[in-house]
Amino acid sequence: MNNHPENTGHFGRREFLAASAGIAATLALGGLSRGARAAPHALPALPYADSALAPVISAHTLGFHYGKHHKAYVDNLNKLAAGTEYADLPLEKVIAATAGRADKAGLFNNAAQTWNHTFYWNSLRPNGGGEPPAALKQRLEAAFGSVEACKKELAAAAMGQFGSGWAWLVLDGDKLRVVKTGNADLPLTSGMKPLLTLDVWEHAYYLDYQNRRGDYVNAVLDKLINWEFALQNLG
Ligand code: MN3
Repeated sequence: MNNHPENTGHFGRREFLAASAGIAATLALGGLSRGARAAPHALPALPYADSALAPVISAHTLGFHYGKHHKAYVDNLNKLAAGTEYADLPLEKVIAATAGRADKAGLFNNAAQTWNHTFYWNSLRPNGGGEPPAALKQRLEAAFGSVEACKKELAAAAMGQFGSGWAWLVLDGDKLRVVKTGNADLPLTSGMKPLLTLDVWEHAYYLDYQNRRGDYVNAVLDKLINWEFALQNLG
């Protein structure tokens, strides 16, 4: 963990809380947050039917990814937190308190993957892709030159992530950027505010695309990416 250049593991707690407060507010707006309730953490409902993203992501993939992988992260998080000082903390605080701690890697990984997957489901939508809302489009053009250039950068980050991980559009200070993280790592722990993410673990695409990660990434960016969610997160 913490093996990518964006994440030093020495993030400021204040920055983390500032970044995560915005996300908590966003998820709450979408009716997805558990709010400040502590463990046991719940597996949030998918925001669409498990066949709704087909044919880009099949019901078969989504069924396993959500029903097995995401559920396992939530179950393991609850098991590892039970009876510890983390048992009464909301998810974002568990992540903040365990990030960068080798002795808490299991708890961090499961807490972060619980958060990452909820954020990923909301980064996608049926009939997504296309033209971003005007307010976001302006920001993307200012930061990357064009929406297409932003998508290219996201695809390059997704393809360039060696092994498992995530590609992200983030707000870093007042700048929009694309970053990638390995395994369970997430931009929150570097004080950046996530706007969108792409899961590039093999379990996200292997049943549908086998080793063709690029085909999965480009299809998601063209047909499923939820620009409206990014704009909500931008605030
Ligand atoms: Mn996954």
